[in-house]
Amino acid sequence: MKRNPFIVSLLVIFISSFWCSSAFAYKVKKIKNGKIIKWNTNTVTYYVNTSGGPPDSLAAIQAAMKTWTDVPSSSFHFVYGGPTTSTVRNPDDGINIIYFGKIRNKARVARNYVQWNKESGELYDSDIVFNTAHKLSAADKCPEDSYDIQSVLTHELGHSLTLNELYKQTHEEKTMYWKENKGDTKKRTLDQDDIDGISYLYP
Ligand SMILES: [Ca+2]
Ligand SMILES: [Zn+2]
Repeated sequence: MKRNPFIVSLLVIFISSFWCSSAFAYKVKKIKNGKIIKWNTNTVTYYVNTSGGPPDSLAAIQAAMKTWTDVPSSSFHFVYGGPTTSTVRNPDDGINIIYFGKIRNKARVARNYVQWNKESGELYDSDIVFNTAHKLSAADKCPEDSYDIQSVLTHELGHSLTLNELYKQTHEEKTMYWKENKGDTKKRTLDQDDIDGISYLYP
């Protein structure tokens, strides 16, 4: 039987589009006009206030920055700018800070307040707060009753990039999976989909 080339090519398109949608398990943030929300630079600096955090917080924070910076297929760099005494986020000062404090939604372990231009999608400010209502740890081995700062921050820095949450349970192993678990350190390392995400946004 002679194959219909039209049917064959339709089949190829169908299979490849299915393959692509399942291969890209990362989500990027877009504004209404379809433009991707992202930094207009490949180097983003954070100032850190470790006051209120557990011992060795700074090392854990820097390790999380390094994880994204070290991705070979992306030119993006997170830079530690030095200490700050600020404990108040200012969404419009263009100064990115990481600090420890309270979040109105007590269930949240951390929150990243990301600001972008509503027309261009250009991201210009990101302030990240760790919720001191929870037990937080910066120890190498995270205790079962605490949240691991390095894991939580690696995830929050993913939002800075701006990768979105992944909700499917099959994405549980990925850094951008939405849920934080106590004692869990697996978000310290990136999954291939997280790597694909940063490489797509900042090649
Ligand atoms: Ca700010
Ligand atoms: Zn998240």
